[in-house]
Amino acid sequence: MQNFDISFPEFVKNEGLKRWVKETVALTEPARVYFCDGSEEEYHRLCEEMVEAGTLHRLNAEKRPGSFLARSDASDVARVEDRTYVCTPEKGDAGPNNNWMDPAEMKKTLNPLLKGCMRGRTMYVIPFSMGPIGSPISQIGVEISDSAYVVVNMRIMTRMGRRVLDALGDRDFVRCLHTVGAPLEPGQKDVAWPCNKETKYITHFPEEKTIISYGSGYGGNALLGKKCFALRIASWMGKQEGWLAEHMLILGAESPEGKKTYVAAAFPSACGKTNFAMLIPPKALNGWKITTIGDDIAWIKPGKDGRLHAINPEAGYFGVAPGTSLRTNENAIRTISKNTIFTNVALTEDGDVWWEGLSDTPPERLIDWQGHEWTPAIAKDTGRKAAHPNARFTAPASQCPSVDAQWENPEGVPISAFIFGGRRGTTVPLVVEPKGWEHGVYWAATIGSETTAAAVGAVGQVRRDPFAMLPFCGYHMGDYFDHWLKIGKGVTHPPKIFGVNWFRKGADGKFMWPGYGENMRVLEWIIGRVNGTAKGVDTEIGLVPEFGDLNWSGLNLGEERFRAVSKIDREEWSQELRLQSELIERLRDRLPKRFVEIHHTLQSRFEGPAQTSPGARA
Ligand code: O2Y
Ligand code: MN
Repeated sequence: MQNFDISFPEFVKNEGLKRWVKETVALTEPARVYFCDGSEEEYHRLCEEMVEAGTLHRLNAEKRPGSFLARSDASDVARVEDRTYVCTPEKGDAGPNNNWMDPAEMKKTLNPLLKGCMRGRTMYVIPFSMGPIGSPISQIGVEISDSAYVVVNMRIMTRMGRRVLDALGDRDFVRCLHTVGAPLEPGQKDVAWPCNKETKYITHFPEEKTIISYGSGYGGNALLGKKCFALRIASWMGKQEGWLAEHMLILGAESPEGKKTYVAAAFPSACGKTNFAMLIPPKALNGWKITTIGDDIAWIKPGKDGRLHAINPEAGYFGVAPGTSLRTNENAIRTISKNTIFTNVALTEDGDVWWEGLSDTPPERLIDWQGHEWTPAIAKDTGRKAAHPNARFTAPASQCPSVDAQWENPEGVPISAFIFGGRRGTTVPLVVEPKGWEHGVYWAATIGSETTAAAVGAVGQVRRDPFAMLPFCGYHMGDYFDHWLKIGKGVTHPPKIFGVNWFRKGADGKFMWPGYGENMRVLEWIIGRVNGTAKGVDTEIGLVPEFGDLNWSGLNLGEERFRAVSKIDREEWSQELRLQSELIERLRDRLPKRFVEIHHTLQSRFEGPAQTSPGARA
């Protein structure tokens, strides 16, 4: 037990916080306690300390001012879904979509691990606001962590520091306890990336609004404002209080006539949400402009005007680096030109960063994400990547050239459309508008997607990922679907719902749709549907555009390819609906009855004669 008096700075007045800090010090036994004020001076000081400790490498100040590279332990590179738990008193409330343990049992497991876990380390107290400070949609949390890397990332990703405690006053807050689970014995030298290679727990106690994360220093496992709070705990809070916490980007689309429409879109992890949020439309589309509110998470509340209003609870981007380039996302590349923390990318000889996809030709010599020499020849021989596939950048949203003027509006922005997509090589057409709110919610609930490197586990298998929330919904998915049905019915102007798939492949195994900026053509059609100007044709699964309903200026895709990318194949859909039955069965105990009805309706449509009738235009 470390013996010291905690001296609380004058800005720490909240009695609940003081009590929790004292209890946590007694349990975790840190060498010292530091209360983060969120100042720039503090940020630079901590970065400098981490440079000295070998955790951060300062990048070339001329090429990448104010930026750093961190290399994680090779065992600590992604979210760990099999170690992630939702601990509700009733197992049924967590649902089959979550790992569950009784809260008391989980604490019995965690307490021996937490006892003395911060020995030899500094305990940082990090007050943060998810959402603009003072917004009626925002929420406040405090993270206690023994990682300075977490502090500096949280300063980019959230509004952080003393101003948050000023806004909090005496109110309660979400408790987020994080430890890398690697105490230091007296005299023991620290490693560059401390973590616990054997034991990891990412645990959520929704009824206590508490998160305890043990053993990992990486991303969503450690920056607890993000997936743990802003999605798992917040989705549970939203269910209680009548709002939504979603795995969605939010963008504004300004038409050539200057009309702004806001849409929110959900795609499973690493399916291009950041690229879509920062899309640059092709010039031939006559002056459409996209602005960015957020790239990963949306908090959405019914407004007095009968519409749903959304904020981005985050203040930065924790985006996937590999694949990001001037061609795929120029706005992201410009956002990360300075003041950025890179994790697990490669280092160039002149002190800059590189990753697969940044340029067509790799540099001749690099230091890879694990600190080893890397050359294209070594890569050819060994298959080793220069950057880890889940390598990330942490950058302030304010640096994004496309950031929307309203991105910090405390009232949020009104949402006109929800878009749901997955990564599907077959079956799912380029775009569809399911008929009405209930069919739209069913569509979102049954999204399937091929898995990526964003989470530990097999890559490339189709898994059902309802609303792209499977790893993030803090309660039973069946209750979540019901909540969505109710939210839509509770507002006079619910957004329209659409499904998209940018990833359909041809017989040659290549993507048929060019994606990236060209997705604007689909978005233009969606906005046309919202405004009642775009046409389409009815099919068994909803309304889809015909070739002539999309704007093709500047792109010679060809009608045949459009038909292929939009095809609704009866065989594939019969099979798809059979696969959807598995989800229905898994959630049956709490599935809204309406879902089973819609499922049967769709099945019967594919059993009867084809419904696609080019004459039936809407
Ligand atoms: O948190 C991580 O370690 C990687 S996963 C991630 C990071 C940023 C945004 N989204 C995700 C995700 O898995 O959806
Ligand atoms: Mn995400």
